[in-house]
Amino acid sequence: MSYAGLAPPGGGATASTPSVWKKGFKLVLLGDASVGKSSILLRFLQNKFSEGLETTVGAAFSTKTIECRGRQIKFEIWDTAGQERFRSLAPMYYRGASAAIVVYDQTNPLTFERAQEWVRQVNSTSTNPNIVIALAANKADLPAEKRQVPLERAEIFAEQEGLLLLETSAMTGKNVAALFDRIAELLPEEPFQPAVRGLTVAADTAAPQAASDTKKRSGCCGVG
Ligand SMILES: Nc1nc2c(ncn2[C@@H]2O[C@H](COP(=O)(O)OP(=O)(O)OP(=O)(O)O)[C@@H](O)[C@H]2O)c(=O)[nH]1
Ligand SMILES: [Mg+2]
Repeated sequence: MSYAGLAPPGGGATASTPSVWKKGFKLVLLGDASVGKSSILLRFLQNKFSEGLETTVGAAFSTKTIECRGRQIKFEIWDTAGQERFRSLAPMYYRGASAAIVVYDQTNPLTFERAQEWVRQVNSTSTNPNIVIALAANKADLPAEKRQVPLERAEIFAEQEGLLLLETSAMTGKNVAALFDRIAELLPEEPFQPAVRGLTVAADTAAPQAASDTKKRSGCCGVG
């Protein structure tokens, strides 16, 4: 087994503490413009919500490490731009990813259609056959009469495609931590390594807009 690319946790293991290795897993956020991808990420990274987030241009990179079942999972997150003009860039970010969160806005049926397209596209073109895909039905805080995509539709689609499905609200924080915890639970022991060198070069070398590495609360997965 190779430990290339793995880093020991702060302080390292001692004779009395089990050896725990931090492993980096690439995760990509996909979905139409304004569905709340960056807001979900901000909630996850800093437990904050901001009405005034600017639309994402290209993609933004950040990291956060969580602990899950004795493992330290470092999410290496690409928050992609949902605007049409950036759509062709998305494969650079999801190719070789270990996980994808596809977000839609429950008040906008077009974004659900687009989310289904993203899921099919990722499933058919990802180089990782075991990619974990989660569908986030966002803006769950909005009143029922505004919601135009019945959750049952999303449940049927998630069942068909083998997706993790969670109703989220970046505004209230509902299920945001749970979303990442559940993904962490489903990740394999080892991060995905693209077989062909160069597949992730574009994403790995793109200039990050933002970066942070925040240690999460020490609790574990199993929320929600
Ligand atoms: N009510 C409500 N509004 C939200 C929620 N999440 C995001 N928003 C709002 O939706 C708008 C778009 O949010 P963003 O996070 O910028 O959306 P995005 O998907 O990153 O958009 P792009 O970067 O353009 O692709 C903003 O006005 C947010 O305040 C949510 O859970 N509930
Ligand atoms: Mg954004």
